[in-house]
Amino acid sequence: MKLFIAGHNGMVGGALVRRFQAEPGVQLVLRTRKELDLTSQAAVHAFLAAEKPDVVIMAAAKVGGIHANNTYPADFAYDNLVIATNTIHGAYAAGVKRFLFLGSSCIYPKLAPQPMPESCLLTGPLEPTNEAYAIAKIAGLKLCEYYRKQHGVLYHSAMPTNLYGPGDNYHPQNSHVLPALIRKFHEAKEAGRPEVVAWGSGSPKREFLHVDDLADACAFLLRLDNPPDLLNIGTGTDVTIRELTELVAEVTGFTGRIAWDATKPDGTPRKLMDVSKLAALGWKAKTALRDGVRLTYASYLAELKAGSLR
Ligand code: GFB
Repeated sequence: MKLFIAGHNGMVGGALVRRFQAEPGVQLVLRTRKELDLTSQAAVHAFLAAEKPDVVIMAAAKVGGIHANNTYPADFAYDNLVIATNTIHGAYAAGVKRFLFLGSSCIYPKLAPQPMPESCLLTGPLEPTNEAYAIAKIAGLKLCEYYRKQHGVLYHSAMPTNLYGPGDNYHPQNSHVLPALIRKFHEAKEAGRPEVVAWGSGSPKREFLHVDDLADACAFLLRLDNPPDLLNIGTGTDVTIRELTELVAEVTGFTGRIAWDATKPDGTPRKLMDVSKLAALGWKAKTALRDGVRLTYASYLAELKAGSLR
């Protein structure tokens, strides 16, 4: 199987490379951002026509945490829409038989029933802080569904919950909560600072999936002959942001105070995936949050030492 992983230098793409490198019979096709600009329709179509992969996994995206999503909605909508249309149509035109599109749990309505089943898609207004990203991801997953319906190609989607793991983005403002907290607590401990400021009220709940578990779920999905158009991928359990901060403080060894900056947004109150469909098919996540945070802190320290932090 010739497999093109779009976005292999990102956190998700990196985990997919680790997972599929170990899979017998898989030939990986990889291109850096410099080698292939996924926002260029001509470049993407020419590349796919020349390479003719059997399978594409779409792990390239413009991603970020609540602040970045809220501040740069035009970039989040445009980049993600254009990457999705270029790769999905380009794959179809090149005769690619199978396409796995990855999105995010923010595609579901802000006040969706909890846990959120796949069937609650497009049943209510989106969370405003990430509406732009969600609209682009909904367009991508719907495109896959339409190409499958109209052209009979096996294009399907998986929506992971909030992800974390090695190779994450640790930008102080633009990152997601888990890498942001790892960095804040580590730097405060190193500098001997008595206080770390976390955002919002601490009361929202989030579900966190280790990215290696996501990669394993993708390998599982690609083995299904007739996967559903859309499948949630998560752990099925969530924690409050306050509980998460306490866990990250403990793992990083920070013993000072935690203050809350109420001027920062909370975002959606809760977004727990209903993972019953995936469980019924036979897959479940393996990494417990505490173990995953320990592993991620270790990789943060290694990346920091190597000067490769993003
Ligand atoms: O991970 P996060 O940035 O994004 O924030 P979302 C999750 C929660 O953690 C929010 C709080 O309630 C934040 O206010 N939080 C506390 C912090 N301290 C911090 C901090 O230092 N940094 C950050 N970033 N948050 C994103 C979406 O939503 O999740 C994306 O914007 C995508 O579109 C992604 O869906 C998975 O979970 O709210």
